[in-house]
Amino acid sequence: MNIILLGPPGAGKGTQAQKLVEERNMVQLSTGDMLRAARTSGTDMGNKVAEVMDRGELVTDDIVIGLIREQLAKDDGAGGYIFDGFPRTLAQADALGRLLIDMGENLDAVIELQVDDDALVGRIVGRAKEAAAAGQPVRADDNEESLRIRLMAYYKQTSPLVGYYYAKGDLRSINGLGSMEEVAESIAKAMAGK
Ligand code: B4P
Repeated sequence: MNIILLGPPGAGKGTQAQKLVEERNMVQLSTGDMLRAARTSGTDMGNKVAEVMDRGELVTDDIVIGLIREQLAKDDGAGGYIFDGFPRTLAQADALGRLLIDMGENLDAVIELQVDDDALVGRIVGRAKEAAAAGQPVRADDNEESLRIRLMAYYKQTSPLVGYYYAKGDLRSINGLGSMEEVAESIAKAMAGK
């Protein structure tokens, strides 16, 4: 089964993707993680990626699609793929559709995690505080200013995907406001309904 986890920053896409990896042996493809790895490479591309991410904006489609294409060529995805934070634009959605066709794979469901802005701010600011208190590195985009820009990017560039996948009959919208376990249960139900 191949699924997309869609939702605003802090909706819990990464959190739920990790649960699915542990419980169902699926392969998580997180463009956020790939870009965080790219930014440490010290290359021109990595430096450009770092600047864009820290501002809270979206990295260009060609870079992100290139990273996904490379990763799909490496993983066999036997347990199915979880696209975590990808696609985030209509161009990325079109590219993913073509990649899946080339691989002879289907998209089974697009799971939208619905979380209101106040809860998102609380989670992201909370994550930054927890990391700082534990002496761990704080993500450079986990602050209120970057988050405001990340939310704007979501509503402007990513939310049109809700209508795009609804029209295809793939969209399953769930409440992302419960506990991590409650959200996981809703995702399991949405996947079972496929
Ligand atoms: P991502 O790494 O994808 O991260 P995210 O959207 O900020 O968060 P996510 O929804 O995964 O939330 P998480 O589970 O971590 O993107 C970061 C940046 O990378 C983007 O801003 C952009 O610049 C770039 N990027 C990535 N993909 C791109 C693409 N395709 N195109 C262009 N640019 C791209 O959860 C957040 C917090 O909430 C955690 O502290 C967690 O513990 C907590 N939490 C989770 N679920 C909870 C729950 N149910 N209850 C309470 N807390 C919860």
